[in-house]
Amino acid sequence: MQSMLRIIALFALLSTVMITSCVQPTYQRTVQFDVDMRDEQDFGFVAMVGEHEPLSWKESTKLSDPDGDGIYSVTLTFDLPYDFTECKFIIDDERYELKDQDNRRVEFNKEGTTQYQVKFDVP
Ligand SMILES: [Ca+2]
Repeated sequence: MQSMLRIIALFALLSTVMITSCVQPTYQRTVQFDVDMRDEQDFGFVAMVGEHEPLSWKESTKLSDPDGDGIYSVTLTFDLPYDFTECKFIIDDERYELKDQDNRRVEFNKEGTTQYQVKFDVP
């Protein structure tokens, strides 16, 4: 009886080790987002929401246009076991682009910084 318990305990320990070692490795992926806002008028700020940290669907992350050319940018680094993420851009935290359309799917480059250049509200 004693040895049976020991076997059960060992089995439980083994399965715990196996489950925890199955966690997928993650990769740091840096993306520079450039959004062309030149066809949009009357807005306060441009931001984005997305599936994975540092983005979220609840709290937006602002883009900026320090050189004033109408292209708004932000550079973010993701730490994920996937080779893509999903996002949408948003004006003044209320006007989502691509209404009733799929989220944007951003595929990461295997190496280096991914340049993601799009026009607001154009898939
Ligand atoms: Ca700019």
